[in-house]
Amino acid sequence: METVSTLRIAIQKSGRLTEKTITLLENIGLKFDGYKNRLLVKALNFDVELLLIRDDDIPEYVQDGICDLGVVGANVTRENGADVTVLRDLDFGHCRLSLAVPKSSGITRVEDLAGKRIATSYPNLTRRYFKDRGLDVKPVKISGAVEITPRLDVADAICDLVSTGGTLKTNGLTELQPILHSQSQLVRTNRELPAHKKELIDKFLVRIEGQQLAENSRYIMMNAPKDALEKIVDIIPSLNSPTVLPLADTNMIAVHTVIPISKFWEVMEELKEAGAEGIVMLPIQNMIN
Ligand code: PRT
Ligand code: ZN
Repeated sequence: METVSTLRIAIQKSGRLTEKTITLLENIGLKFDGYKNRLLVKALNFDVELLLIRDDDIPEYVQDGICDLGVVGANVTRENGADVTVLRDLDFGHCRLSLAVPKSSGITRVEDLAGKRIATSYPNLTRRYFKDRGLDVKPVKISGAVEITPRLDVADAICDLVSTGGTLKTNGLTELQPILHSQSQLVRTNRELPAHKKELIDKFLVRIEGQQLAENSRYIMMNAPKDALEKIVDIIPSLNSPTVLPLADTNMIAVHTVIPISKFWEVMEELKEAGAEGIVMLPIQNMIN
């Protein structure tokens, strides 16, 4: 039997994750010549192809080995229960699966939902959440516009994805409790793969790691009096030693380093106090540690 040797990645055909997934793949060096309205797209520079399908189908395609990798929300994979391995959180498509009730219902606790009808596209996750708490509810499976079901008296509460909370608010609903925090993930089939596919996957993982590290880091440069160097080195939360360069003014030096973006403001204020001036922050395209 002929075996397909091209590494196949399942991605969402058209939706919230599509553009960010393509951007991620391009950022790790894959090149595509257009993907809109196509089912199968071959990369121009790697032995890789994308299968563009509905996100709900991705976990099963990867489980069954039709695709080797997939990019899909944790919410979909968890609801589906597919046998796949999560290789990496991808830090986009963040949302939460939450229980919500009509404001007018007076319900304030999860326990008050016992015996109630809960409209959701996630009946498995919903049922399990209540079962784990010893409560029985009636999930009503709805595939779209879950938020209007309480008004139609189809359900007493809903369990739906929330990101900004705007949809709940518009529909007179209050968020009661998140039951799952989700983001996009790279998932891999548990089927045995040939060595060349494994190597390619490892290579992409290193690149994704570098990409994520770069996104969460900033290159900073500053000038400072020579005698402030020790203090400055103490403040910089970097694993690597900073670069120190001489300046035309021999009493001054320039210090360059990479810091986590989360520390930028805190560090900048301390550096200023230590005598640093002209602090410049630059984004980083990519990093290999
Ligand atoms: O056609 P296909 O089946 O592929 O797409 P889909 O319509 O099922 O999915 P899509 O494109 O809407 O979402 C894809 C994935 O994006 C989801 O599976 C989540 O992992 C992720 N994601 C992140 C979200 C949201 N945020 C989100 N806010 N998916 C859906 N929503 C919806 C939610 O269902 C609700 O209707 O947005 C509304 C709430 O948003 P806020 O901002 O008003 O709270
Ligand atoms: Zn879907």
